[in-house]
Formats: sequence, C-alpha cells, structure tokens
Amino acid sequence: MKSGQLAILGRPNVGKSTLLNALVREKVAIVSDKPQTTRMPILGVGHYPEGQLILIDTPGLHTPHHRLNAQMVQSALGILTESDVVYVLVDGQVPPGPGDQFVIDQVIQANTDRSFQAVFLLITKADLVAKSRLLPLIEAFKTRYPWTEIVPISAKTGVNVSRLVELTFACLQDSGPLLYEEDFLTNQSMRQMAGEIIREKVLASTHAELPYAVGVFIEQFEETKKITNILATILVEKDSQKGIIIGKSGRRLKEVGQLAREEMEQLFGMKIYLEMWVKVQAGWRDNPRILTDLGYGM
Ligand SMILES: Nc1nc2c(ncn2[C@@H]2O[C@H](COP(=O)(O)OP(=O)(O)O)[C@@H](O)[C@H]2O)c(=O)[nH]1
Ligand SMILES: [Mg+2]
Repeated sequence: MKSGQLAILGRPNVGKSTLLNALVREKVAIVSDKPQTTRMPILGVGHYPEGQLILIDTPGLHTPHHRLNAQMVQSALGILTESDVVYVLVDGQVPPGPGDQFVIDQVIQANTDRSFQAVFLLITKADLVAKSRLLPLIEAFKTRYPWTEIVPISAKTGVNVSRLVELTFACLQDSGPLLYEEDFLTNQSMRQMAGEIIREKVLASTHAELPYAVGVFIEQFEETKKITNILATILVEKDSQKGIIIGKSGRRLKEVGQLAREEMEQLFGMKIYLEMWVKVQAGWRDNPRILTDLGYGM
C-alpha cells in the first residue's frame, strides 16, 4: 500500500478546503466565499484502493496584519516543509498575480532544504473557466516551477479529481502498514468541528469585513444519552459587529444556530441543543491567551 503526506497550499480562497473535502469524500473542512476561512492546518485522510492520502489543508498564504494571521501563515509554511508532495492551487478565474508567485517562491525555498517527491500545480474552479482561457494560464505558470504535472480541476463538479488521485499515487512510495484506520477521516475533535461549523454559518450569512473578526469558542460540549448540549460564544471585535450577527430581533443568530445545529446533528449523528452568545472582545486576534483558548495556539 502507498501513502504520503500532501500539503494543500495557495492564496486565500482558491479552493483548498473544497479540494480537501473532495479528496476525503466527506466534509471535514469548512468552506466559504470569504478569504481566510481556514485558520489552522486540518488533517484529512483519503482512503483509496491504492493506499492513503494524508492531506493537510492549510490557511491561505497572505501578508499578515494580525498575530492570528501571522500564526496562520507560519503554520502553513511549517506544513509545507514537512510534506512529501505539494499541491499548489491557483484560481483558474484569475490571472497569475503576486500572491501566486509568493506561494511558488515558498515552495522553491522549501525544496532547496529537502526535495519533494512531487509538486503539482492545480488550476482550480475549472468548471467556471473556458477552455480557451485555460491554455494561456497553463503557459503562464509552466516556466515558474518544474511542476510534476499541471492539472486543471474542479473540486465542485469532480472534473479531474480522480485523475489527480491517480497521478498522486503514481508519485508515492510503498509505505508498508498504513498509518490510519479506515474510518479515520480527520484529526479535529467534535468540539472543534462544532466551532468551525458555527463559524462557517456566520461567514455565509454576513458580508465584508466581519468574517475576519469572528471567533467561535465552545464553552461546553456535554453528551448525555438523550441529547448533546453545546454552549458556544461567538467573539467579535466591535459592538456594531455584534449587532450584525444577532440581526433584527435576533433573527440572524437564530438562523445561524439552526443551520449549524442541523449540520452537526447530521455529521455527529446525535440530537443537539445549541445555545450561542455573542461577545465583544476588542483586539482578540492579537491576544495570545485568547488565540490559545480558541485553539489557534502554536
Ligand atoms: N465553481 C467552483 N467553486 C469552487 C471550487 N472550489 C472552491 N470553490 C468556491 O470557492 C470559494 C473558496 O473555497 P475554499 O475551499 O473555502 O477556499 P480556500 O480558502 O482556498 O480553502 C468557496 O465559495 C467555494 O465554494 C470549484 O471547483 N468550482
Ligand atoms: Mg480553506
């Protein structure tokens, strides 16, 4: 059987977490149309007849302006250096930019210290890109790195996903006994996933600046025979943000709670009672103690 550790790398919002979920074939990472949704590396295991893909979804590489963001970028670069294979993702809808080049430069640098078994360039969201625009894009990226392979993919529609799996296993070595049991899909605890699901629903229901300012802390996660009680605090940085999340007569928070509860019930296979509070905590993204409490500690 084959296995290897794969780093999923790229600018924010290119589709890293969506690809992770497609390869694990289960939703293990939250996804949103806002950048910087993924804040910590997430391990997902893809079980295939050929062996195991040990995938690590990383926070998008960007210029950090907060301690939280600096930790996010640092953690992504740490994962890069310890992986066997790298997937560099670029958004097929967008021309190559400095953000993509920054990612490529990190791979070049890491590859001088230890050489990767393979580095793939994946052009994402291929379902949204005309074929006539794909070719020039491939040409533009071709000379920037000695890619093992350039593959346009759509994690959403599945285009080329199984081809990518095939190409990846072709680069991996026999590893002897596999590291993870068949039913192991992610390293996140139910408590962590509950927090992430709430954050995803908040991100989906709000716009602009707000998403960056949101942190979810699970105060209580108590399983009883009948029901699991979850108490969550949603942290924001300003009073105005609190108002937005709560919404008119508490409507938005209620909606977020309902969507989050339904998804948790389905994922965890248990009945859930979810209680949520919104709390203003100025500057939490630069507060090391709060970052640790939220699970973003290094
Ligand atoms: N149409 C389309 N949208 C995608 C695809 N992959 C990701 N997206 C969307 O792009 C946005 C960012 O995805 P996400 O996986 O969170 O990106 P990340 O920040 O790189 O992890 C979300 O709105 C996704 O639904 C794809 O293959 N096709
Ligand atoms: Mg992500």
